[in-house]
Amino acid sequence: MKPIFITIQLLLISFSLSAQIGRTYPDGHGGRVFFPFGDISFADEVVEFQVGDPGPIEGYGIPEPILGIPDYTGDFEKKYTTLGYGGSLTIKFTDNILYDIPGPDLYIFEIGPDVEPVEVHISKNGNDWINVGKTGGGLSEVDISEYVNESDIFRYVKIVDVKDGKSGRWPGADVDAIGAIGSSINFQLSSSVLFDFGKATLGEDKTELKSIGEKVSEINGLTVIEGYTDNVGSQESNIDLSKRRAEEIRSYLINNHNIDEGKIKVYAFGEKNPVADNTTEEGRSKNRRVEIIVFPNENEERKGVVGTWDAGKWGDLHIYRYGDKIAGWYESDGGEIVGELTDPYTIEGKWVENGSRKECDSYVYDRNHWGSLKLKFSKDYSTFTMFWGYCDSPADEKGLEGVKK
Ligand SMILES: [Ca+2]
Ligand SMILES: [Ca+2]
Ligand SMILES: [Ca+2]
Repeated sequence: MKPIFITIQLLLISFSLSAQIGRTYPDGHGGRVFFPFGDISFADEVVEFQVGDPGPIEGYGIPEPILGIPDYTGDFEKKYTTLGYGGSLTIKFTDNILYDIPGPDLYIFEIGPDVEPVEVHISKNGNDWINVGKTGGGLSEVDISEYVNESDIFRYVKIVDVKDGKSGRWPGADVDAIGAIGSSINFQLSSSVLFDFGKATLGEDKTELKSIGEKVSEINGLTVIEGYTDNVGSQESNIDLSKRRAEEIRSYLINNHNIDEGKIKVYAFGEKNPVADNTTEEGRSKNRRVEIIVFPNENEERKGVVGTWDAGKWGDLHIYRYGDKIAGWYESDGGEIVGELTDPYTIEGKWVENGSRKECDSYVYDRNHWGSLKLKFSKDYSTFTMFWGYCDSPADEKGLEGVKK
């Protein structure tokens, strides 16, 4: 019998290296929050929405505005979701996952003068839930550490309004976005691309797998490979097939990308946790997949330039670091910095503001007020000197000095 070859495009969901760069995002209350994995850290899909009773006025009780990066800037923009009194909303991460890192792991971007509390639940599969506490009282971040095990992977978050405020046009919590601070990249690969039908031997075309292998080796942390199938066939045979396929990918990564054997874990889920409807061929094809999650290397040195500096007329400058990538913001007008460490004492990158004396022809983070930036730190990091320029011109203008707080 002739073997059946199926080619379906790789499901590599909106991954690009630039989106991986860490950035700070407005917290809705005058500050900013650092997300090491940048834009991919935020919710990707709405799974379920039960608007509360009473609900909000027309146009606000819809779930989609909660997806993606926090984007609410003004009073009447429909860029947030009002839960309504007792309402609940479940989202899923698809190109990233949530896990426990030191400090807060999850951030709920609630808007408005009063932070209306929500109860937060997380889940690995969308069925079994762990209550990880409440936001509120000015606190919008959640630390999941006391509820989970190390490197547990979560893909679902459910928020439930705790019935604090019944009145008004927007009863219940108003949420702009949900983001995983403790986040990592999730690659989703279609088995049809990697394997011949029903087989666990890698096919000829390894182009995409190779490019993922390069990224995995670049991140150089713990790698988890999860095998999944559709629901055709017995549960045992599906577990077995998903296991053999995940192990084949594991061998490929070890043999071709020098990934340390001890740093790869394999899990076989068979037909569990479907991502699509198993009653259609299209859905079954999406469910036949391998997911690869790479955790950042925790032992990485992240000190030095990290902290808060008194930066004169800029106000306090907060600097964060993920690997050699740098992000920060300053309190005077919420301007951002983004860049990288070019040596242990030098940050080179850009500043971005809402307003400055000059407009550039191009945009950085949707703004045309930006320029080049260089910060040179003293050997003990107690001070820095800033150099800057407008737009594309070099950072050769000497600017303010910073003193570590
Ligand atoms: Ca995401
Ligand atoms: Ca934590
Ligand atoms: Ca939003």
